[in-house]
Amino acid sequence: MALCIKHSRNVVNGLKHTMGLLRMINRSASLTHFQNVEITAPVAHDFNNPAVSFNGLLFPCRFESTEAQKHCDTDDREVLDFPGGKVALTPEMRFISESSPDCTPCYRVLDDNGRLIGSGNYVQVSEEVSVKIYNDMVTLQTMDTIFYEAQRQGRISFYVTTMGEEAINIASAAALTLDDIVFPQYREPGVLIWRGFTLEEFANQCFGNKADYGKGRQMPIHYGSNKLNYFTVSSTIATQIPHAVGAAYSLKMDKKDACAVTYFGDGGTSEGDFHAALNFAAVLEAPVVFICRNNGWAISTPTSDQFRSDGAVVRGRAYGVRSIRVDGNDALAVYSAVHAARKMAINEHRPILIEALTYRVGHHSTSDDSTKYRPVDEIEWWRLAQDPVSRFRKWIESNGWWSSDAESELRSSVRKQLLHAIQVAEKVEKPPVADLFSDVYDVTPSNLYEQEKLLRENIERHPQDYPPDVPL
Ligand SMILES: Cc1ncc(C[n+]2csc(CCOP(=O)(O)OP(=O)(O)O)c2C)c(N)n1
Ligand SMILES: [Mg+2]
Repeated sequence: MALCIKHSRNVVNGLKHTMGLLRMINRSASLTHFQNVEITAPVAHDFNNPAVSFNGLLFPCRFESTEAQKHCDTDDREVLDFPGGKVALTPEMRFISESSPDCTPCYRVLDDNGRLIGSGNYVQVSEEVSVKIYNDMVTLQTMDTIFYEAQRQGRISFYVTTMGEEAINIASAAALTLDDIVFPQYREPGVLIWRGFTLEEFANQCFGNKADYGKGRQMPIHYGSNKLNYFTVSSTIATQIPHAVGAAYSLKMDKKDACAVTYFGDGGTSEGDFHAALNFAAVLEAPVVFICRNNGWAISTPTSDQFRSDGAVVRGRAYGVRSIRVDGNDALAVYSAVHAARKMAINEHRPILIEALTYRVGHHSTSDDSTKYRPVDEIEWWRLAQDPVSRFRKWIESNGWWSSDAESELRSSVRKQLLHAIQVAEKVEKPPVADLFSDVYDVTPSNLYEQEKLLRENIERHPQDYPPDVPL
């Protein structure tokens, strides 16, 4: 941590101004909360009644009821019978403080070296699931490296990596079922990997060929899959959050054993859509899990310019939404928190907010150079000392579930599959020009016919300005 503070000017500013998130992550390795606590086998049913199972051991008051009336301790005091509930009256003029003296603690299961911290509460994960989590994190890491290089070689126009956020992507997906509907931002392709989206499907989308489900009409990384219950990525920040609430409400109406899950960044929490969505979800008691990837940066805007509150997690309480802060680089913590959140959301008809603390190790996108606004030492510290993939690898190795041979075999096989997928996708024909004008309207309006005619005339006049591989 000392190293981090020394090297992280921007983050330190963030600590001063806001919440000391990094301090939380690192301090949690030596949390005394976990010590001297007798905890029985960490099983899923603990989470059905979190108030009992956690019993204030880790996060006092975290799982209180969110009903408005219960927030007010009316005792024998005189009360105002307000439509929202009884409110105690007081002769004291006391403003509610803008912040609590303590930062919300960050739930962690594995320390930096992949060892279990004490005997804290977590959901046990089988060998089979753990190995799949690891395989998929490595696949995501390798896909990022190869697609990023492909963009640098000019073979695709754009790319966004997920480096540093592999655990949030994969472990959260592992804790869901395929019936849960996902509303992503753009840094969660790992959820698709977990659900079985193939490397060929990723490559088809990035190359915008005719096998792309979006028919080449979106920029790369705007994946979507009806089959896998994964809504198409929309880069317009935070628009997916209220959509998730609407979908969750319909799942509840249809009495489905499923929830909606939406991902967004720290930047997304500054959009009105985030606030409207949380409020709607609370009032409608919608089974939705909000997963905020707080990765320290929204392009070049640090969290110190994003929050004056204790990050995103405290905003849940403001809207009556149960919430938790987790170490997003700890796959077991993410898995446990999402597993518990999903159960509560569905069984108790309530939204849950998870703030996962992590770090965007890569540039924002291929259109960005993040060394212009943050110290390289800071990036390197997170890349090397806080890598979620190697932390989880240490844990599965210590269980005897992984070996160096398995590691080399996996990395070389994923690399080969990806190179093959790219070579094939690159050669597949592009969608025809006519596809630009279809699929929005049932009956094409006259202005679209007009636009298509103008485009075709323009292509005829200036063929050199149009890609030769797009069929007319
Ligand atoms: C409504 C809207 N405003 C601005 C942008 C430009 N923009 C694209 S990504 C981004 C930052 C988002 O940061 P965050 O939500 O933290 O996600 P991260 O990129 O860190 O994963 C911004 C401002 C946009 N796409 N949409
Ligand atoms: Mg961010």
